[in-house]
Amino acid sequence: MNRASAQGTQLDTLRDRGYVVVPRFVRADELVRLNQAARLQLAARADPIEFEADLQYPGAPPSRTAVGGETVRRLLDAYGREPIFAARSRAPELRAWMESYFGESVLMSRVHHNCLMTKHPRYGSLTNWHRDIRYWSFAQEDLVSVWVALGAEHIENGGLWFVPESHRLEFTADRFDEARFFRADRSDNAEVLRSAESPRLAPGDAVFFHCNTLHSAGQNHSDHVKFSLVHTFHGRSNSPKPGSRSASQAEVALT
Ligand SMILES: O=C(O)CCC(=O)C(=O)O
Repeated sequence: MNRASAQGTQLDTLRDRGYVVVPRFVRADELVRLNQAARLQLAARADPIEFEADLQYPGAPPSRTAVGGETVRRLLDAYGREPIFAARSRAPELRAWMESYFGESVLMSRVHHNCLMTKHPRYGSLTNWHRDIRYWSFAQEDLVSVWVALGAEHIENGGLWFVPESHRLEFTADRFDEARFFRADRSDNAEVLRSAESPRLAPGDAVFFHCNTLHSAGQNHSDHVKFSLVHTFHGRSNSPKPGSRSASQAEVALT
């Protein structure tokens, strides 16, 4: 299959299923440089950083002063902190992919995601079921994130889980808790979650997912930190709501 028809199939899969894995999205030489930069960035611990203790998701240390309390969850503003991360978010093949999906030119938000996600053994938390739209305020609920696995990702080291086709389901507000996590304790929600799947990602694979796709991730039971680079895009005709957090930082136009 040539590149154009492979991309067409991937776009159809994203539209139908709410997520799609694109194998070997990042070339091996770039992946080596991304991994080197990721490890240097984690060692340097330069701001802005989100700590596991800040969010208090299940498994996180109770405070920054507790044992494991300095465990990093996200190295924020990947775009601003490291040129190779910025270059990855503006890569021509990624731009082409997103433009084909949205049917117009695209922008990248710097407000949420735009980060290097780290998931640490022992103190890394699990993330309960949610839709990423909880992070955003946009005119249309139509944003797509791309999650690049810098190493292997699977159930044992806290890989992502997705509910296929959940981006098209309509739920009343009471199906979610006050933090907008999908309530797994409800029998109707549990039925939805029965079809969840966790794709294994090889280093350099990318998973594209819609902002309304239900997803979650477990804890890291391996001995190694898991690194993933995550950015979110939307079409030019879709705008952050004025005054919202989504509108609080200038976006990056992919040109
Ligand atoms: O790696 C994780 O714990 C999941 C992260 C996630 O789903 C998110 O940031 O929206």
